[in-house]
Amino acid sequence: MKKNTPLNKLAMALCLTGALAACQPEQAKKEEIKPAGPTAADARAYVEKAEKQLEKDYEYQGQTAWVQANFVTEDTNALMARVSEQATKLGVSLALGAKKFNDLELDYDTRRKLEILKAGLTLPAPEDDALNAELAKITSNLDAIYAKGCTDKNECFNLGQLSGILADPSKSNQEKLDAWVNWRQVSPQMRKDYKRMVEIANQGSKELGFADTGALWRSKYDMPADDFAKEMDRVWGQVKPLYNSLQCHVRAKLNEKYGDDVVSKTGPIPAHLLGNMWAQSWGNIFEDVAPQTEAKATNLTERLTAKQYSEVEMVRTAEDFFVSLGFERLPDTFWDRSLFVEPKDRTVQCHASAWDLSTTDYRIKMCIKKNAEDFIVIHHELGHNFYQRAYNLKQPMLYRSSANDGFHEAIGDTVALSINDSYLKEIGLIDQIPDESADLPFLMKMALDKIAFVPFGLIVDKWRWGVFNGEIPADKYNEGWWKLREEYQGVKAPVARTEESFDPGAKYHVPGSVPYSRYFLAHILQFQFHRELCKIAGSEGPLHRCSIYGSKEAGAKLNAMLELGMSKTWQEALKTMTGSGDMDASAILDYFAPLQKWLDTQNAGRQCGW
Ligand code: X8Z
Ligand code: ZN
Repeated sequence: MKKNTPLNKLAMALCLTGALAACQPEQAKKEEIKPAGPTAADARAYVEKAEKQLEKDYEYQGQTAWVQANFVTEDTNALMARVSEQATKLGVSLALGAKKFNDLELDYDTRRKLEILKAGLTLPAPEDDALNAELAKITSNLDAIYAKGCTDKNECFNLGQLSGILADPSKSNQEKLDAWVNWRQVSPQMRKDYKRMVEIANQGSKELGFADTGALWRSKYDMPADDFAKEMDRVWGQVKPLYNSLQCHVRAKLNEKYGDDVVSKTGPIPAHLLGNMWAQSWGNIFEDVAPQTEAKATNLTERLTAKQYSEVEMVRTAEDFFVSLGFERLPDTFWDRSLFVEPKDRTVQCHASAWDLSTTDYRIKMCIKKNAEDFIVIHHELGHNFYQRAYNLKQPMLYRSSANDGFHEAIGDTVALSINDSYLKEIGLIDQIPDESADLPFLMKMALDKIAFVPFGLIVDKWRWGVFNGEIPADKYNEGWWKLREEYQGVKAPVARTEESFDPGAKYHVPGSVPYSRYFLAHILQFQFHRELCKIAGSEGPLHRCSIYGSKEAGAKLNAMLELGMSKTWQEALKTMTGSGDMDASAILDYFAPLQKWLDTQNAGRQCGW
C-alpha cells in the first residue's frame, strides 16, 4: 500500500485546481498503450474534492437543521426539506462517483474514504429530482409530526407529561393506559408517508448497488452486512438469559401490584406498566421491583431536588466530569447556543440531541427535566460533543465521525456508568456512602435501565430491516412490530391495535429515520469501555463500584480512541482501547453478576419465559 507523501499531497492539491490530466504525466504515458480508466491519483483527487464539497455545506446544513428543530413551523420544515434535498443529491452523486474506483488497488485512506462515501447516506434518493424532493418533504414532515405531537385533527399531547404519568408509580393502571394510548394517536397519520418513504429510499439504495435500504444500513460496520446481523444476534444470545431473569422477576412483582387480570404470571408484560413510553428502559418502576435490603440505594432524583440543581447546573456537573478526565471545557458558545429548557411559546423537537455545527461550535438541545434520568441523558449528550470535538480537531472531513455509530452512543453512557455512590459523595450530592447491602438495589436500578433496553435496541432495526426488504409488508407494519416486541422483549400491547395505529411511528427514531442498532451496540460497548477504563484508573473492586472520575489516565485512553474518529475500523478502535477487536457481552454480564445470582434465587419456583 502506498503512503501519502507530502509530494503527492501537493500534486493532489494542484489537481483540484482543474487540469486533471496534467496531474498524471505517468498515467498519460500509459494511456498510449492502454484504454483510459480511472487511476489511483484520480481516486485520491476525487476523495479530496468530495471532502471539500462536504465541508463547504456542513455548517449551513447544521444551522438550518438547528433552526428547524428549535422552531418547528411550516416554514422551517420547508427550508429543511430544501437543504436535505441538496445534501442527498450531493451524497448520491458522490456515492455513485466513488463506485468508479471499485476495481483499483488504493492506499488505505483513499479506499476507506471511498467506502465511506458509498455508504454515507441513511436514506438515499434515486437520481431523479422529483423523487428526491418528495423524499425530503416526507422526511421533514414525519419529523415535524412527531415534534408537534398532534393528531391530524389537531388534538395535541405533550410527550414529557405523558411520560411523567408512566414513570409515576402512584398513577393507576387506567391513567397509564390512557397516557400510553394518547401518545399513539400521533402516529397513524404517518403510515402512508412512511410507506412511500420506504419505496423511494429503497429505489435510491438499489441505484447505489444495495439490495435495499436495510442492507445499506448493515453495510456500515467494517464487515459484510450479513455478518453484522449475525453478530448482533450472537451478542443478544449472550445477554438473553439475564434479560429473561429480569423480565421474570419484574413480571412477578407487577403481577403482585396489579393482579392477574392486568399482568399475567406467565405471558408478556403489558407495555404501559414498565415506566417508559416505549417500555425500552424500566428504571422508573424501580420502587415496584426493588430488592428489600437494609440500606436503601441512593435516590438521585431526590438528591438533585434536595440540592436544588438547576438544568444548567446539571449540565455543568456533567461537563465537570469530562474535565476531571482531562478534557478541555466546552466553548462559551456551547452555553450561549444550547437549549436546556423546553420553551413555552413554540414547538421544539424535544428529543435530546448533540450537535457540531463547525469544528468550534458544539451544542445540545434538550428539554431537561430535573431528575436522575435526564441527568444521565445529559452525560450521554455531552459524550457526543466531546467525541465530536476530539475527531473534528484531528481528522479530515470524511473521518469526522465515530468508529461506528454505536461508539458515538456509548461514550457519554460510559462516563455515566461512573455515577455511583462514591462519585456522588465526591461531588457532594450525598454525605455518606450507604453500606454494601445497597449494592443490590443499585444493580437492580442499573439493570432496569441497561439490561431491559438490550432487546428493544435490537428489534427497532429488525423491524426496519424487515420493512425495507419486504418481509414485513406495508399492510403488516404494526403486526410485525408487535410480533418482535413480544418475541424479544416479552412485552405486549395493552389494548388491541390495528394496522392504522402504526405504533412504530410513536418512537422518535422511526419518523426521524435514525438507525437504532447503534444503541444496542452502545449498551454492550459501554460496559467493555467501563471495564477497561476502570482497570486503567486503578480500580480493584467490583465494576459497579468503580468510578473513573478524576482519572487523567483513563481520560487519556478514552481520548486516544475518540481522536481516531472513523480513520480506523471500529475493530481497530476497540483494540486501542481494550486490546481486543471483538464486541463481547462478558463485561456487561460481569457487571451484573451479583444481580443475576439474586434473580436466580428470587425466580426459583416461578415459571419464567412467555
Ligand atoms: O435517542 C437517544 C439519545 C439521543 S442519541 C437521547 N437514545 C435512545 C432513545 O432515547 O431511544 C439514548 C438511548 C436510546
Ligand atoms: Zn445519542
